[in-house]
Amino acid sequence: MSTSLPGRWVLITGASSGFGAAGARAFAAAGARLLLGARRTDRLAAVAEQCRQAGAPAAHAHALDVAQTASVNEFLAWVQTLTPRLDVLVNNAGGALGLDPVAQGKDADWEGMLQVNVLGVLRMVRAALPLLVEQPGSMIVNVGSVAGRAVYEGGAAYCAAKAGELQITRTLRLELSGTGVRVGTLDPGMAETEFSLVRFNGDAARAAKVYEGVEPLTAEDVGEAMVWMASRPAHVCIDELVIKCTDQAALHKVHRRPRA
Ligand code: NDP
Ligand code: 8X3
Repeated sequence: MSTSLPGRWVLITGASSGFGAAGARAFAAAGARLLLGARRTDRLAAVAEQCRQAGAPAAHAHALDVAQTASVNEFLAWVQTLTPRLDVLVNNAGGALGLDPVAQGKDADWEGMLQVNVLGVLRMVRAALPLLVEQPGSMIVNVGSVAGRAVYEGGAAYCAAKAGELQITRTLRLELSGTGVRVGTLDPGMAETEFSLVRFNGDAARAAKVYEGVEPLTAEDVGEAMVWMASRPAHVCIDELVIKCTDQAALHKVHRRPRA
């Protein structure tokens, strides 16, 4: 039997845009209660409102910076003012900064990527785990990437970060054995969100070029996959799910249509 989602408490990091926001709306449509975190609180509030309109019995938003242990701990303290238990934790906050080869790499970019994509996941799991254990069918979904499984020029730090996320997920799978808490990685390929805009520091033309001639994944495709993973029967754990658009046969092999 599927794990039913109505009334379940779902915490999503990086819920102010892209996959996190779409996942929040998809869980809301399934009747879940949402706890949303990110740094842009105005955007978060709008997503919370969309969740209520989509059918969530509750949708709460609070500032969260997963790069700061104090912020993560403060966020979990806030969560506990609303609920003593969590059913689903989606560690989605993350992204890439720059596309420089290692020779031109910037400390701030490297440190930023490792802080959010790697240490952010560790911090969130450590803080949220006490609320997840003993909940039948509870699940941690970590958002990784095809970049954690293959590499590309200019991607050293981001690929390393997402490979780190993959290994954290695999380690947790062992450490949580017997607790009933499921853990899996959701690894998308190219998807048109704010990802490339952030990577290229707001350069919209450069970001748009990434998706030129391609029909990429949408945020909704990935949000639905989050819900699917979390709603499998409690005895089923989706350990690793890779999802790519049909045009992306492999990380470097992307079918692009010529401009009309
Ligand atoms: P977006 O840029 O649209 O979303 C990223 C989200 O992460 C935002 O909500 C942002 O919120 C949040 N975030 C970033 N840094 C922090 C932080 N320090 N603390 C809390 N939240 C943070 O991109 P996507 O939706 O595409 O990215 C979501 C995840 O998917 C990321 O982990 C990304 O690496 C991964 N991914 C993306 C792919 C793609 O092609 N789009 C493919 C594979 C994986 P705010 O700025 O408000 O804090
Ligand atoms: C995002 C996918 O290929 O741009 O994780 O790194 S890629």
